[in-house]
Amino acid sequence: MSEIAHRCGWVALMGPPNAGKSTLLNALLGQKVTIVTPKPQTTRNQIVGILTDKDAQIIFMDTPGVAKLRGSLNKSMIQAVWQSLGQANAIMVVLDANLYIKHPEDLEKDLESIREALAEDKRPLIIAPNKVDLFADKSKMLPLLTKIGELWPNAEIFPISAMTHDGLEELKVLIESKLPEGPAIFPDDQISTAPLRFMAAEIIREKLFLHLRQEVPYGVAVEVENWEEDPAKNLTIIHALIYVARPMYKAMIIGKAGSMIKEIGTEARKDIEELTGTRVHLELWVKVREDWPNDPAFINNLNQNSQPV
Ligand SMILES: Nc1nc2c(ncn2[C@@H]2O[C@H](COP(=O)(O)OP(=O)(O)OP(=O)(O)O)[C@@H](O)[C@H]2O)c(=O)[nH]1
Ligand SMILES: [Mg+2]
Repeated sequence: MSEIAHRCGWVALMGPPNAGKSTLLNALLGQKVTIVTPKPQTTRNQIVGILTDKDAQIIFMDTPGVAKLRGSLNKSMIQAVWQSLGQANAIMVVLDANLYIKHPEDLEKDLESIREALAEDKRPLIIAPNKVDLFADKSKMLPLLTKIGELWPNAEIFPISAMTHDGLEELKVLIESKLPEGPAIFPDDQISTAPLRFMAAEIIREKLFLHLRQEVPYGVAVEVENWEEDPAKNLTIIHALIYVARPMYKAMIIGKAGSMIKEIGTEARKDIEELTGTRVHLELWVKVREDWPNDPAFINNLNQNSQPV
């Protein structure tokens, strides 16, 4: 009787901003490890999500969307992408199929830097045109699939909907088949390597992204300053700092008579309670840190928070 070999490996989730990389990761894990918003450039760090099956462990690396933008923050985001690519045993490129059906001329340009980086790469490559739920007539996708096939002759192309989970079970089997043989690296109950404090800060940032408009979300960063657990009361007390790049953002976040920050705090608290499995007391402070997205030392400091402890 032949036994199925156990497989384990790292998979980089890459692609343009807003493609649905983070949505896909959460959907595959059946749990939220990485934040999702309708705004591009939501993910700012490498976020590890671990999927453990009977015969395989897939270690996904969610990454920031690849775009040509300036400033220290964007530089650090792009570094997270290339670093993840360096670590990967297999690569998954996610793209918004609906967008490129409407604007086929943008596909090559938007994916140029990824294609260049993968030009001589021999690792398994899966390309997942995502958001197929947005069009009923699937034949609309054919020119896009042909174009992707021309640009990446070595890729396996696998259309999905991360939102409706269409194709995800089959995608998981396909990814597992691409991994090297080997034992699991992480315990089977571990879902991420990100510290809880970082995940809580991310949840707060998600709520800020959802409530703020225009350029404001891009001038916002969150850091958990203090985290205390009171097991007797089943309570976690969290103090978090919201850094803003311009003084005017502070008033926007606080809102009329504090209404905005109260709403953001309530929404974030509920999600953090789910994360910790405790009641949460969340205190938020807004602090002006002039032009922080162009301050490499500040960003470097923030990035440390995402690292496993
Ligand atoms: N209709 C539809 N929307 C989707 C799907 N997947 C993701 N979205 C939406 O697309 C938007 C962006 O999703 P994210 O998962 O944050 O995308 P991302 O690629 O991680 O984006 P960045 O982190 O900014 O690079 C959100 O509004 C999602 O709800 C899908 O399969 N169908
Ligand atoms: Mg993301």
